[in-house]
Amino acid sequence: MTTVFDTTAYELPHPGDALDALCAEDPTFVPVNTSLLLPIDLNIDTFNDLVVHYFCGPKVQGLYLDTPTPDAIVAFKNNGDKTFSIANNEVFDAESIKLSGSTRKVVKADFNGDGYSDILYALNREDGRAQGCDNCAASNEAPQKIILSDGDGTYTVADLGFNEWTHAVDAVQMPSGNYDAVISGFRNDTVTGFRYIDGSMQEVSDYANPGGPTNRFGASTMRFFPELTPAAGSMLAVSDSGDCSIQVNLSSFSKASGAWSFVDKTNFNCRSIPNAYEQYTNEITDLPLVTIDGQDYTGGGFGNEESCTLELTPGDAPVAVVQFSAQPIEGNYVEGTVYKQSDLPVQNRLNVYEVSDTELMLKTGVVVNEKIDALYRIDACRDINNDGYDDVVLVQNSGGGGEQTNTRAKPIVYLNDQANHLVRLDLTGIPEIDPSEDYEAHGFLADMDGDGIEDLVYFRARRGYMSGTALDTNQKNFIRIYWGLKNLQP
Ligand SMILES: [Ca+2]
Ligand SMILES: [Ca+2]
Ligand SMILES: [Ca+2]
Ligand SMILES: [Ca+2]
Repeated sequence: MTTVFDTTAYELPHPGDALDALCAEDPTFVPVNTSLLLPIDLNIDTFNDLVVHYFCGPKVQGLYLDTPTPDAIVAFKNNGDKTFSIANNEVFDAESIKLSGSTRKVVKADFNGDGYSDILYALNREDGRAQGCDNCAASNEAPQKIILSDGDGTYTVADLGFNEWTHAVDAVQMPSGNYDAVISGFRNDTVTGFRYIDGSMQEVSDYANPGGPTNRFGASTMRFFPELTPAAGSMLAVSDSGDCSIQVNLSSFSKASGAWSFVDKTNFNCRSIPNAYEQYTNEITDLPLVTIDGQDYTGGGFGNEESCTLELTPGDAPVAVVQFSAQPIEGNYVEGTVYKQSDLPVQNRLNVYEVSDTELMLKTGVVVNEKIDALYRIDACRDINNDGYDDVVLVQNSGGGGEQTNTRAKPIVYLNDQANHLVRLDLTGIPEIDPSEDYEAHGFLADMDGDGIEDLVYFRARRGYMSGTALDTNQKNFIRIYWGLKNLQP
């Protein structure tokens, strides 16, 4: 593995005041989050550029705030010679670009049909402000926006005209070849769809009434399948089901009837055991419980948070890969036992589902040597080593809450073994961030120099806490690329 990547890294230019002055409220105590890094070829010159979203956390966690989240977008243009330049003026015709929110997920697709990829973020104000009081949930809503290409390599931020606490966005391929933008959050009764009509994104009702347990697509994660039949558009979708407090059920939807409608949902036996759960606060409450593939889980995680689709074998029907986060009960639930939330570990796992017009089925035994004790989000579900078979890359994150963290984390890579398994790759020997250097540096894979080989990108996810409430005094926010020299092999 030592010869797969260059041993020295290229470091992207520092955005200067766009970053250093971003959290001007109190630069000493307000952390800058490097939220999402999106490789995207903005000017269609075959070289991936990089669009990065930064936002600030509040000085004190859990305060009621109704002001916008301070944030910034920085576009790094690929010069085609393994260097990048900050290009906000060139791309956005402005030095400073803001969305007025924090970002949870991102999808790129050509929404306006001009051949250039556009950008849709899941926008909210879940930046560490209060959620648990009257009106606090409303303060997590952000104005929803989309970044559309102008057809010449420049881009414009367009307001979509409504507010939401959004966790899930997706692009839905239409028979025309264009994509609808679909936005799902925790505050509105339905998901909201937009289509590019007569020169602007206009709201459509196609996604508002699919039926099912909650008569909506879920709010935590939502994934529309790629087009399977030419010119048919996307015909299948999955989302978190929203009808179980642990949120690990999944619902599936089909457009076979001509309109999006609910098809099936998992049956993980969602139930609640009275007075069997001691929370962090020592309060005894009911124990929420589900059973997945013979294993009992309770809450304490994030439920279904992330999803993607991939083909386990080229040409086969795509499967859905869904991250779920919950607390397993070792040996399963025993009647009469009171379980302590703080005693149970949180696991993050991937569930794989077969999805059709008629049913939704858990497919077990796909992920081999799974890493279950890391926090992560799904970064890529595509062929990352050029053998024709889709693989999975997870980017680790360190959670929130202000705890001391020191996570110089490699990506988690599952390579397809060409026999319907995704096998965790031993990454011993790949470049790592030096322990002397930085906290909360996380890695992912993308081809950033256009040679077809995935490169290793590390970024500093957050200016972290060294201890207690003392922030790391190093304000530098690095993004580094170790160029790939050859394809990853099992
Ligand atoms: Ca480019
Ligand atoms: Ca476009
Ligand atoms: Ca592969
Ligand atoms: Ca490369």
